[in-house]
Amino acid sequence: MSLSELAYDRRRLRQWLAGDARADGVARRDMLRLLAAAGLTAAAPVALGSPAFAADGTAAADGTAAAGGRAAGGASAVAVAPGIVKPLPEEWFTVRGTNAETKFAALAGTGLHTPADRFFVRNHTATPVLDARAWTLTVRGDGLRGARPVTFTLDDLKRLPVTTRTAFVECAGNGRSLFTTQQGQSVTGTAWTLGAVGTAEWRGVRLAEVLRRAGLSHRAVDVMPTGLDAEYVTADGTNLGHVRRPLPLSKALDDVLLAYEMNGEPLPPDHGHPVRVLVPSWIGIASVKWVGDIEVSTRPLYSPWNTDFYRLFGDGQPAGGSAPLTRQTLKSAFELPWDATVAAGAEHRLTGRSWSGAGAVARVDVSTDGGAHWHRARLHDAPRRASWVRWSTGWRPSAPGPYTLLARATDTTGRTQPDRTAPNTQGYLFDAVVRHPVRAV
Ligand SMILES: Nc1nc2c(c(=O)[nH]1)N[C@H]1C(S)=C(S)[C@@H](COP(=O)(O)O)O[C@H]1N2
Ligand SMILES: [Mo]
Repeated sequence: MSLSELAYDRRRLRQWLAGDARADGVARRDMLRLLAAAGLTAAAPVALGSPAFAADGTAAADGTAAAGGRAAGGASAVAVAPGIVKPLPEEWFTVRGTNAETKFAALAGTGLHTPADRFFVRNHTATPVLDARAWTLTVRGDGLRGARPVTFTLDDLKRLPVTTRTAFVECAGNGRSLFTTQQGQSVTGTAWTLGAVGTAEWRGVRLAEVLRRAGLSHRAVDVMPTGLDAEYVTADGTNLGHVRRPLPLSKALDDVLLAYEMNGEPLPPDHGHPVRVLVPSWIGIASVKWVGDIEVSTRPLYSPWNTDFYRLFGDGQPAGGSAPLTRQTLKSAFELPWDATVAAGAEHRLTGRSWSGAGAVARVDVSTDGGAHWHRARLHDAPRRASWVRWSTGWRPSAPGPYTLLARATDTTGRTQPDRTAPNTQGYLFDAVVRHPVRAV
């Protein structure tokens, strides 16, 4: 029996909670996550009964865990990540601790928008299954004109003007493992390859509209959304509280959404049901899922997610770290497995995607010979800010043997992917051209 089947088997869960069963060797800690994921605990906004639970070494924040993944559930074709609700078929996902990385090859043919069932999941703890009818958003703080918090239900939000945006969500640590495999550097955090990114059509209300209705003061400078998922405890046992990260008001009033739909459907549990923040072009942590509370402040706000994490630390960085990270960088990926085999002497169509947090992707160049020669790929989408472009190019590997494929994007700010990314200890914002090995046979 897999962990997820077990989680949905209420009778056995009750026995296990009563101490009658060991639940097939599932650790209680894992079970608590599954309970949260399956929505089997009390209907409180935070689904877990306990205020917090410990994360194991692979489940830490982007900046704290040792690189490495863990797939529970044995050799079945559907992997289980503790705390992720949706199925994670092995042809689509690589499970890394509490997270699931999308395999880029699984995006071939999917269109501009990533289907929700293939979209990567980055969970600090576990997906809480929240009741949309009971959900409320509280907006509070000294950055509001009135002294009292203002509360919105989902219906309240849906009555406000609707905005739809196509935008990627990408983890700041996406590509992190390339610091090690391509540049020989050791960094901490989830060892993503390139699949901690997805693009969706998000629909909701502008955060600006909600702040205005809540009575935004002209003295406000920062807003801090907080998630309703369980408090996050680091591998060394420090409770950092609920996932929360401040946003400057300038960004909050610009293009940020409180999204309740993804690709035309209500947000799925793993992606923030019923409402998430969507911060276009910025690192994923800004897009707080399961938002329940937004503080509006007349002073700058801080949380571990803009002080200890999501800054650049290390040699060549300012003492105490860089400023908090905001926009994503520039990347490209082929829709091919690593070490893919292709037929020698045959005509192939190589496909991939490129995206930038700074502007639209203006051009993509591809090399099939390790970077000796380059040619321009054909773009299949009109370049758009905060989105990615699909591209393709033909290739005929003349002889059997190993080949190295490279794709190099240039965005509308004129920036081109470099050959190397200056390292930082937590492995954020990898943007170097990736050397993708394939073999012609
Ligand atoms: N409440 C909450 N929001 C969160 C997180 C989280 O663990 N809890 N993870 C963040 C991180 S680090 C990323 S990269 C994105 C991932 O969004 P996704 O899981 O929908 O792909 O959500 C962000 N929002
Ligand atoms: Mo992230």
